[in-house]
Amino acid sequence: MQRIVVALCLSAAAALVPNSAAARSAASNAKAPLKVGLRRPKREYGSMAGKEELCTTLSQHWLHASRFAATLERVAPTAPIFSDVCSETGVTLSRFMIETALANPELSELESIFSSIETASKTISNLVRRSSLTGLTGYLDSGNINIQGEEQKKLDVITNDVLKNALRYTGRMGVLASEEEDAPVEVDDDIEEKYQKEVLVEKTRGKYVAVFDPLDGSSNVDAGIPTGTIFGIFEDKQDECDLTADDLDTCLETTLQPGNSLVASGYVLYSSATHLFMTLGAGTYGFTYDEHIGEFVLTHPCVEIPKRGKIYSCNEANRPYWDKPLQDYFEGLSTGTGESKTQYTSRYIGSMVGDVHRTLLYGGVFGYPADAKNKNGKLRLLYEAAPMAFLVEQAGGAATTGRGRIMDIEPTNVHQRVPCMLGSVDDVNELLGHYSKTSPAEDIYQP
Ligand code: AFP
Repeated sequence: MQRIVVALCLSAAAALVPNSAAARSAASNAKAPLKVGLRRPKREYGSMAGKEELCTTLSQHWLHASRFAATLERVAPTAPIFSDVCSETGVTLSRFMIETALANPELSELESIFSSIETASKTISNLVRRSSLTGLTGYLDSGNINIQGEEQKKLDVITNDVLKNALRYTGRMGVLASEEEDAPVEVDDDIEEKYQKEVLVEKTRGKYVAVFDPLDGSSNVDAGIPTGTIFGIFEDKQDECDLTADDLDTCLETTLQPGNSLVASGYVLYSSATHLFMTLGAGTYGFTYDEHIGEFVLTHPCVEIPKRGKIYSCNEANRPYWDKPLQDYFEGLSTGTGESKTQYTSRYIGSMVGDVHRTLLYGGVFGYPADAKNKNGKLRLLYEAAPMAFLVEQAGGAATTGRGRIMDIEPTNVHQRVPCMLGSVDDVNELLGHYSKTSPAEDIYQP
């Protein structure tokens, strides 16, 4: 037991090596790779021995190279081994973020943002679990309709406030856009005085901008079906924007960044357990909430989605309205006449976080494609499709509209929808193969 725990800790330490800034620099050469001093896990550590190999098989991202580059460039001090802490508690999310910030000081602001997301998640988890007891089921009495034209559930509104306030009081967030808000949320004017004064002293606004869906799948929540929170964090590219004045559009623009600019993303799944899966741009890491100690503990270091799965997940009631490549693709999966010659099984929760979580762990394909009624699909690019695409890609999977990578789409609208198919690389490639046989002009989705 001791050996496994230590190995877990080491694995977590290794996880801290790369980060999104470095990932983006690898892609754009905009910044030099980060120097970090972390010890590589040794192979002889118990049942986690295979984990290092597992991580390094994620060849399509730069995790492997970066890790070894980091080892070569190693600088003192090396990361702690955590032997005291981990023997009792495992690696907690807070510890993970502290070490990340120590190793990568330019990411230090993320630590408090994650701390706020963590706190909000615990609160939301509690609210969801107890909603039948506390009268928080059902719709708002006022019959509020959100910006999407959807009736708002009590929990939609409350969870929005919980997350919004938690992020706002980090003192580090510039603009917040969520599914339940029809405008970015203004950060409290007094924030510099009340919180983090010294951190914000040289700034008029925070360094990051967050997008989130506080309670995705909320239409399911009263039936005890899994729901989740999705979040994405970008760097705030604007120096100035006054939310109280006429340049609201300018403020909005700062949230309009493609997935490939994400610094971090993640989801929290409220189900039989509460899981927080996240990426900082170098692998996907999963934490599980341990209610006994009140902490998220690293349970899924270096998540790797299987290259091919046996499950497809989508709203099949829309099948008659899909375009032909998609119909052919699903026909192949459901009859076992597709590339893998395996008959897939169908699983669909109708809560993206739950469906993505299963897809990450078991493989296969999940999506909400375009159909004749919803020509852009249903999922929102900014706070559903892009953050999930980032996570899935970082776990070795892929995410596409059928024609192009979700991560590359430049949003033009905060609440823009996009067809989204994601999951195992071979499954997604098979889908792309079907689309490549037809002209984009024939697609239902016309970006
Ligand atoms: P709600 O948040 O309104 O329940 O919508 C959930 C969701 O955005 C996403 O989580 C699901 O994948 C998708 O909608 C399900 O949509 P259908 O009910 O049309 O299948």
